[in-house]
Amino acid sequence: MEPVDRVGEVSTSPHGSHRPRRANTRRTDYDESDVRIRPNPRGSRARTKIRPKHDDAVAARVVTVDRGRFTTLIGENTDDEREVVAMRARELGRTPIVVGDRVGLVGDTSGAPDTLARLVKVAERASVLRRTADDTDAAERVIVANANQLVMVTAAADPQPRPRMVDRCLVAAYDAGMRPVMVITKADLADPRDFLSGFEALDVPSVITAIQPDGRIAGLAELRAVLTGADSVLVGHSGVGKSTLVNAVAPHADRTTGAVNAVTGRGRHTSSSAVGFRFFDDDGHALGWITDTPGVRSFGLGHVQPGDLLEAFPSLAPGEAGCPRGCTHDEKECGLDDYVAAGRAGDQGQARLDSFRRLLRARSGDGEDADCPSPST
Ligand SMILES: Nc1nc2c(ncn2[C@@H]2O[C@H](COP(=O)(O)OP(=O)(O)OP(=O)(O)O)[C@@H](O)[C@H]2O)c(=O)[nH]1
Ligand SMILES: [Mg+2]
Repeated sequence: MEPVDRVGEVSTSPHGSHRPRRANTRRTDYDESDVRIRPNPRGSRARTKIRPKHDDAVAARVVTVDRGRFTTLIGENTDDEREVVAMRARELGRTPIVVGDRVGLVGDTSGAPDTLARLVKVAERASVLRRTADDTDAAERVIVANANQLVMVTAAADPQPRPRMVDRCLVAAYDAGMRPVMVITKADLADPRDFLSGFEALDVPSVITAIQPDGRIAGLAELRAVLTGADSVLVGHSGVGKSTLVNAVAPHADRTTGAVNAVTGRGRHTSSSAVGFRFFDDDGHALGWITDTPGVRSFGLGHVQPGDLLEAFPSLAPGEAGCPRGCTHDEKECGLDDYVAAGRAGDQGQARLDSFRRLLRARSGDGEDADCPSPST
């Protein structure tokens, strides 16, 4: 894979994958492009507001963000691969930069200890996962960029599964154009089949996991299979076992996990920031990315339009032709009812329509999730 070529507007660098490859991850040879040339003070042209384009920026991927420092990966899966810490260039202003962002770096991109590159570009995002604004934080925040698979992690017990949270995650996934996957953890504590049956009509792939008496995780092979080839982000309430799964899939991740409070059954918000990890097969070949996130309550869904959500239901979507203008798809005149009644959406039509409407309603109101732990990001 040549990630440099996939990075939207971020340009290929002379130090990127076209260089002769070296096993050494530290760069020792420098050239002019490493030097920031200031405008000639004696030049006749006045300084303009036009910034240099940074055509020499090196493409990188943000793996975590900590107090204004961006840990990035350059030359992913090449011999030139290295982790580089960078700081945002002032010219970027307050543009949010998050885990999964593809960025361009200039300056010292050697990745040598105590060096700091300058992050000068953020490529357009293929997807965005947002956290809702809530009582503790008025701003909506981007959690992760560019993931293509949203893995909703729910515990069969401890904490109690909340169908409404899954509904809301599904809406967020469909809206962001991400493939949703359900993972039910802690099947050693309770039988998750009842809970899962509520989602049958949606055809969302699901994996059930459990910690076995020997400490290993049952269902890990199935989980790795759905993660392979994808850029996944794990979401779910605190304490459901997200970091436990990340450690199982990517043992080098070494994420801290925390016991659930025995009295309240809630997690303790052990993970406080999102971090992306690659995972590998036994031969060391990269299989995909998995991003661990802090426990969240829910996602901002206010912006999701009924028509956009309908697009995620291809068997129902053509029925929209029979709807009045501006149909909410949850009203008497909605054309989807006739469409389904005529059998045009197949045997599963009614069940799908019911699920679709349940998701529509999940966009608003708190009801069931009102007593959930609040987000810690
Ligand atoms: N019995 C049982 N316990 C599990 C299972 N998976 C995780 N746990 C336990 O659940 C607790 C919480 O796990 P974490 O992985 O820290 O949960 P998290 O979702 O990362 O939580 P936050 O970082 O707070 O969002 C830990 O004590 C885990 O050992 C499971 O399948 N079965
Ligand atoms: Mg965690």
